[in-house]
Amino acid sequence: MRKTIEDIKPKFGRVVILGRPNTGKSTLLNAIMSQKVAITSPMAQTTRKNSRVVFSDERGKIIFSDTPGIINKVSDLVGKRVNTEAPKEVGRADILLCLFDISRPKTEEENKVIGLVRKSKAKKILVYNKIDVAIGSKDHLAEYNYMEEEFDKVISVSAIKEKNIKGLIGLIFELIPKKDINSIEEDAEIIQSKNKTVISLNSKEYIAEIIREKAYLFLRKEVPYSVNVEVDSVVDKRKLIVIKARILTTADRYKKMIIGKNGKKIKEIGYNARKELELMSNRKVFLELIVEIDKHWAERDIEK
Ligand SMILES: Nc1nc2c(ncn2[C@@H]2O[C@H](COP(=O)(O)OP(=O)(O)OP(=O)(O)O)[C@@H](O)[C@H]2O)c(=O)[nH]1
Ligand SMILES: [Mg+2]
Repeated sequence: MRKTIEDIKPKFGRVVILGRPNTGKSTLLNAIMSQKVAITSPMAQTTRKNSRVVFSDERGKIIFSDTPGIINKVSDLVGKRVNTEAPKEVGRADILLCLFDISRPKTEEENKVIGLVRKSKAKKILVYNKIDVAIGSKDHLAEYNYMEEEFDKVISVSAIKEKNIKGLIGLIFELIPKKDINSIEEDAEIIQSKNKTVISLNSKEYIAEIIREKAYLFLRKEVPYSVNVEVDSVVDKRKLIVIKARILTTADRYKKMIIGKNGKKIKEIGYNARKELELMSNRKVFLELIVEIDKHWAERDIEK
């Protein structure tokens, strides 16, 4: 059979990843993109803002949005702001990827996510994640699978082990429409970088995210929520990139914990952030990292 123009036309669509915190949304996006585009951690609401990247191959282009996990009850300022992010993104989706962590029991938080999914007219894919740890008697599949009939497709993956990711991308291409590629222009805020990945965060924001991820990794439970990172300058000095950044926190006791005994913690955070930035940029990096008390960073964050 001869191919028509419609057959040749590449597919184009927007996919929004939804799920409660910690289900592995950002890990899944990194697996799809085969590189780190979003930070991850076991802490809830590691992702604080929606971010978009473009996946592209011979089949077409997909704009993926990673969203922060929706929390059921929030009392703090940051949590409240973060909770408004995912609902804002749902309206622009051609497809919703709804992620469930089947290694954990279902809670009220999943119901919030499902509520959001139900309101949308987009196509829907249910993704069971963490099948590497949740197998057989250890999974909570039975608590989730009654929802399957509300979805167009269902798939099980392991984002961290990159299992079934190609299968998932295949399902997405089956569902996305053949739109005019020119409509991608409305996403012009997305910046094209050298290595084909397209990230909506500018580099200062991205560097701040990497530092925040390392802070989450090395700090005790309650501290990360008090933390924000601001990058003041990134100077390219040919042989090395000099970055000046500040970790902001809300109280002196947190500041002490972030610095650690003899500066051990802040050194660990800085060392690991620097190593990762060097790997990513293939350059030497000098990272000047200080800790400051700033009780009002959360309020400023909300105004943005
Ligand atoms: N075992 C296992 N762990 C995973 C998998 N995917 C993600 N994780 C882990 O789950 C934790 C949360 O992952 P994230 O990708 O940060 O989760 P998220 O859904 O983006 O979370 P928020 O940004 O807080 O909403 C991290 O410790 C990941 O390493 C998986 O497939 N298997
Ligand atoms: Mg995330």
